[in-house]
Amino acid sequence: MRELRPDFLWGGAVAANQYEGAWDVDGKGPSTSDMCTNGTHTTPKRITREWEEGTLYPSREAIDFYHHYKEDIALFAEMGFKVFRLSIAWTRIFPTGMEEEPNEAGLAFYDRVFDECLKYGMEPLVTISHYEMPFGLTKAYNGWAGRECIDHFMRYCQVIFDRYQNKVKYWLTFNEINAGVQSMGNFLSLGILNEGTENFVNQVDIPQLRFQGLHHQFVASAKAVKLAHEKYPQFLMGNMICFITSYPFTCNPDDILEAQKQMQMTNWFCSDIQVRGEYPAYAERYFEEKQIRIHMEPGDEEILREGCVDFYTFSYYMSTCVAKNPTDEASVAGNLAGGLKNPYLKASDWGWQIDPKGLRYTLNEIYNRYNIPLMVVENGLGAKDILNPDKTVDDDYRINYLRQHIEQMKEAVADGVDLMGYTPWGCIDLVSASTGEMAKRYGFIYVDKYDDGTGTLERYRKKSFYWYQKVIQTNGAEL
Ligand code: BGP
Repeated sequence: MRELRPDFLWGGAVAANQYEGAWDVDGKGPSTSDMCTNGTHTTPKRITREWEEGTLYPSREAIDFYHHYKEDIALFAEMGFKVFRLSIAWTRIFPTGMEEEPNEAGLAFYDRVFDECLKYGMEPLVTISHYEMPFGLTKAYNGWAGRECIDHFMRYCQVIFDRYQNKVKYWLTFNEINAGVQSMGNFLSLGILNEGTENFVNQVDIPQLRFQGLHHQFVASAKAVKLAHEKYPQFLMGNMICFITSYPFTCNPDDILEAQKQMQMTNWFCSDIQVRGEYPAYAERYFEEKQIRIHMEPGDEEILREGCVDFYTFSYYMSTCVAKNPTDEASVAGNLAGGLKNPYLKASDWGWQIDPKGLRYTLNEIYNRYNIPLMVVENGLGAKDILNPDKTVDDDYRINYLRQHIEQMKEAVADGVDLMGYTPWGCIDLVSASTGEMAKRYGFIYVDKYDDGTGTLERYRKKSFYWYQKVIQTNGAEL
């Protein structure tokens, strides 16, 4: 029976806008995430067009990794990380997105970060754009709705590829690119801010614009992959999908078809393009029914074909159920999409349904569709932690969640899936992407920082820290 690779990439994942802070330091420009206020599970984050005096913008300080990177990377190394998934803040390199020349201070910061990782033998895995872009591009073009973003993005890629070619081997183009299939993705992943949008959850949505924006991201992603393949053959280029496995609620064929439809457009659509190099057949009917017309420039189809990724990565937190007529069933929350309650599963405090076996199922489904190496680059439990008086945190619930998911990953590998690695989300506590809260913690490392912006920013090892250290030491044998 197959086992985890001996060089399995154990590590953790974060995103610049959720942990770096230092939002205006050393020439950094405002990004889309810097314009979001904090929210809660029940009160949506607001998106402001101008900076409001006295309002809390959680990304702006976050956990201040910018000034704590040495300490934090040393802690990751202590756990034994082989890989560290992080993103580059585009606005550190090009403050408005439109400059001709990059900001040297921003480039130098990531040199320091990568050098620190490499010092410990930890491979950086870099997301080029993780849920943020220069707010300047939102103002100039309404984000990715404007085709101009492709060129600005390519200038950014060219600069970072060139600069870090000897330090970074693993790259992901867009985090959870399929966020753009949902209306929440407008501002979150496409930087589109339509007139009338005030909060993060109920955004004014123009599907035509959103899917055109997504097309621009597909072209940009393929161009970046193509550039890497031509100029930097040592790079491995990946995509990144938010995978929310959708089960039919019953065995009624209507529910089966409904679930298939949801799986296609929510989970498969973007990666079918990024892995196979062309729009899938089922999208045609979807676009026709929604009266969406994708405008393609000459050469776009060729670029998509030439820019197929080398490996497939995804986030996995939960699964959901789908019915044709979801009248009576209680609905549940979720990261990009909610759905119906699965009576066999329990949910987290934030309502995300916990489904470790769904991860095995999903790994099999993806691998058998694409046959390229996979990596789980996000997974984890957002929970309220209690810091004990002696500065420890007994997060057995988190250990259980992760243990069960790793068990299922191992099953999937035994099933034949080629799995490269695992980077649980928020390896150090950070700002929640959906709510802006600090209270929703994922980390192995507790950060003394709270929803109201207070806190000493001290770091403390949780119980899960020592547990994960052992998991890595034994290559997943001891869970
Ligand atoms: C994914 C995002 C991350 C992250 C995670 C957890 O969708 O890629 O950025 O934050 O979900 O979500 P949340 O922070 O909302 O709990």
